[in-house]
Amino acid sequence: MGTRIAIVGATGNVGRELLAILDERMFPADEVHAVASRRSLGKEVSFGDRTLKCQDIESFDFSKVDLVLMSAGGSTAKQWCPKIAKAGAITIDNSSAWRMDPDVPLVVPECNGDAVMDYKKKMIIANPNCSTAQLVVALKPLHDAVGVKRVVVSTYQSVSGAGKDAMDELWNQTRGIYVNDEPTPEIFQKEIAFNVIPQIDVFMEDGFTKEEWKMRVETKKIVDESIELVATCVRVPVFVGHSEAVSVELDAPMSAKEAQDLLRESPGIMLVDDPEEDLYITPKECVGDWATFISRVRKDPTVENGLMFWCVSDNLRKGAALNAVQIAEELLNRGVIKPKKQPAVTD
Ligand code: A2P
Ligand code: 11C
Repeated sequence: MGTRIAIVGATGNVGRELLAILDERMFPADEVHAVASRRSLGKEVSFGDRTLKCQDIESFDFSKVDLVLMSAGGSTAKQWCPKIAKAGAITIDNSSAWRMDPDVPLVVPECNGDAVMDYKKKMIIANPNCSTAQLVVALKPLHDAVGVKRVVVSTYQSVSGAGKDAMDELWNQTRGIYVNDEPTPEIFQKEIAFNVIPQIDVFMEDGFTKEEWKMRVETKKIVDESIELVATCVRVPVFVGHSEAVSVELDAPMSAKEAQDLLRESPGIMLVDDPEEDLYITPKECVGDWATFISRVRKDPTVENGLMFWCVSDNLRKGAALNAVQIAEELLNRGVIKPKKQPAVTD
């Protein structure tokens, strides 16, 4: 029997991308089930040229599957991952619920693919926050080459990171401005249409937001505990695609040309960097793509061994669904889950 998969949160932004990417990458599963809350029972979601009917998480039998790809929020993950483990399946969870648990690996395959084998401790593997995923893909080759000492990053994060209702809020507010009927903010703290909001997630005691904290602690867990990082995370009125302006202090000198050459050859990265020809990537251009795009690599003349760059990726893909499917592929490559059962050949 090959792998049987359940997608939990199949009606959401990331759930729908999970189904699309499993199909695009021809993931060799024997069965794929769509699961969401009771509200979505019977609702249809696309899986390639097929349609799946959503099942209710409360009545779904998780002992029928080997692998669960979950993107249904932190409280659902807290409640359900242990139950799914008891039923015998591994969960790759996209929420923040398990990421910092020492017995749960936090994996970005380009950085620490071997860590998937730590799934054994709790039968859970965590997917990082979207703004962390694209950043560590860029930091890892620099760290391996010369060491990354400190990172200062400002993000420009799209509304899809906050879910499908947040995308509706941007759409309705934008439309409302033209017809003089502006809905009041519900998902975001302030109006997001034609605005930017310097708050993602809640504020913590030290003045940083939880999103900013996540970028720091997740980068340490995935790449190296020694890396110091401070972030300012900002929501912008973009539907899909997170952008980041990154300043890095390295342990040893590296020219912009050396960094470009290194990043161009590194896994998961597309270097698009020729400002004189307007060659740099914006979030609109990264939507639907697999890559972490790096542009505008340059020396920071104000600090020793300083380097700066612009980093853009589809937050629903590398930031969530694609990374989860890559983790599933790591499990497949190590024989933890099995490829599709081939029909017997008869002649
Ligand atoms: P549903 O559509 O039935 O509410 P997004 O992050 O884009 O808003 O999507 C969240 C996803 O998580 C949706 O598929 C949603 O399903 C699902 N979800 C939310 N709460 C639960 C829950 N308690 N049990 C199962 N799925 C849930
Ligand atoms: C956002 N990065 O853009 C958040 C979404 O911890 O998985 C993902 C939150 C998380 O709003």
